[in-house]
Amino acid sequence: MTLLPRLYAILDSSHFPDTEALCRSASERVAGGVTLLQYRNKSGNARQTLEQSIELRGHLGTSVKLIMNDRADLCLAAGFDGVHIGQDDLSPAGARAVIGKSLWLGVSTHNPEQLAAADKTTADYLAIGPVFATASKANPDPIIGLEGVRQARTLTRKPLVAIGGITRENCRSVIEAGADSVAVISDLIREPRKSAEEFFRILR
Ligand code: 3NM
Repeated sequence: MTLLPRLYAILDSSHFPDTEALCRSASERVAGGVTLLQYRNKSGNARQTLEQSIELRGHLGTSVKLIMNDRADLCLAAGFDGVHIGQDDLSPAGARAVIGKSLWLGVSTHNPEQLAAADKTTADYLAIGPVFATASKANPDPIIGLEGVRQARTLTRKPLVAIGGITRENCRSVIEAGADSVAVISDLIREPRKSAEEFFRILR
């Protein structure tokens, strides 16, 4: 069974002017204790995404588990440790066929039906959200709240990641509702190292 750290940091390329700034923020997160980092690029084409992810992998070395958002093919090409897929990407079985048995597969879900379906797949962990309001995702699904996290916990024994609007202020309540880990974009951007350290302190 996959053991997730309490904080799952997401590095969204849209927040950085260039690859150097992205890599710097990634390093600061790692210095703050981050061991699981997702690279998310919703605006670049496949070529740009692969180039940036290869730079990121080279910059960080193997000090951190790197997860590619959406694209199983780019996960392999960039030498990442896993892929995280949404409901409109390859199916879990399809992504697994691409990445093989040992790399990590994460699946995003947004309601009990999707969660129950993803629970039957070979996913290593499941994500549920948005827990709270978020500005980081275009067209987010309806907010599930802490009650949605509690319900999700009853539906799977796989490691459960909560996402959407999670901050240092509210993260403890999310873990108490049954999540194993919180995935965060916004509340790591301004002071990555300090913020990561605070998440780990709060969720110890
Ligand atoms: N997925 P922030 S919510 C990428 O509901 C993403 O699956 C979501 O960013 C989902 O921490 C979300 O800034 C955005 O709210 C998370």
